Amino acid sequence: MARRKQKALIVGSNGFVGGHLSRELLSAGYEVCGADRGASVSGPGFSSYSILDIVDSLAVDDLVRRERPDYLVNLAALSSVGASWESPQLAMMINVVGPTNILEACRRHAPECKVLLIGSSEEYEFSNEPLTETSPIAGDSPYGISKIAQERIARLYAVSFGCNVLATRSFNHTGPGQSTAFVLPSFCRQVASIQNSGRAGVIEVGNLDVVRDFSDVRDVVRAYRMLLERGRRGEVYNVGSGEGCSLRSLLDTIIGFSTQDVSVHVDPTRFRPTDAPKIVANCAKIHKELGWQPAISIAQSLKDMYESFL
Ligand code: A2R
Repeated sequence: MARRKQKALIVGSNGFVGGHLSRELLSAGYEVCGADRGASVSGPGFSSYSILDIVDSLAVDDLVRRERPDYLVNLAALSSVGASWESPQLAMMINVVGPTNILEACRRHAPECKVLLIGSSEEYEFSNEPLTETSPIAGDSPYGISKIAQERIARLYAVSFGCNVLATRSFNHTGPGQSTAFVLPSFCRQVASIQNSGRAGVIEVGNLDVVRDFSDVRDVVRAYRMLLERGRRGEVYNVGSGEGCSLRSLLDTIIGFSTQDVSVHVDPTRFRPTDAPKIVANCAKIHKELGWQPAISIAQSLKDMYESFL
């Protein structure tokens, strides 16, 4: 008799990472169910799709009771640091109350379900050294604080209720399909539109001196699949490239794709209230435990994104 496919529920399935994770899990042979607050996006091949607000505890309870998934990944979030400064209350509602609702629903209806929650490098205290999972935590934005709270709740559910939950601290990731509200797609779109215009042009940027650790989203979702399959209960894993790049050097790479003259205008109103000069991961834990390594260079990722705007 054919073995039943393992069922994975992706909450926040319509977002940037959701599309890539759906493809990753489907091609690895999972049955995939989607849930998000918007109408279903075409394409992914979900076995079911539910419109869901994760802040609504009854709706989350009902979904998990109906689906009883083997795996659940929560990608639903107020996902931008900038937006969390505009609306800290919303960041707490979606990023803290939402995952609490998910864990509570799993505890009641799917106690064997393995749950992966997505945290962030924004949880760490600023440091010029590569950050390991034992580096100090601070949370210098509403977004960072919301992700620290999510992780603490995950640990509580793992320790106190025996839930099979683990969390990432994901560093910056980018790639085709990311909103131009984020920095690298914004650069790519602006440079591509100068290229499309056939004339020289100016691009508007914020603080180019910050150094960040960027991975391609396709590598990141592979890490998420491997964490679902082999990550350890109650643990936290950095997911990043381990390499720091200044936004200036990444912008230079993108400008190099264009044959037009591109000038850069630095707009101080685009600077954030707090911005760590450098955030770089040490990913020895996930390399050692899962054998995960990034495979797509940031230059390739930028090229794919730039070409998607031509
Ligand atoms: O904001 P929308 O309407 O685009 O919908 C987003 C959805 N979402 C929600 N779904 C259900 N209930 C909610 N209360 C709720 N609030 C937001 O989650 C969107 O479709 C999805 C998140 O997708 P993105 O904003 O594109 O985030 P991304 O880059 O896929 O990040 C996935 C995870 C998040 O935990 C981030 O904080 C982390 O990776 O970096």
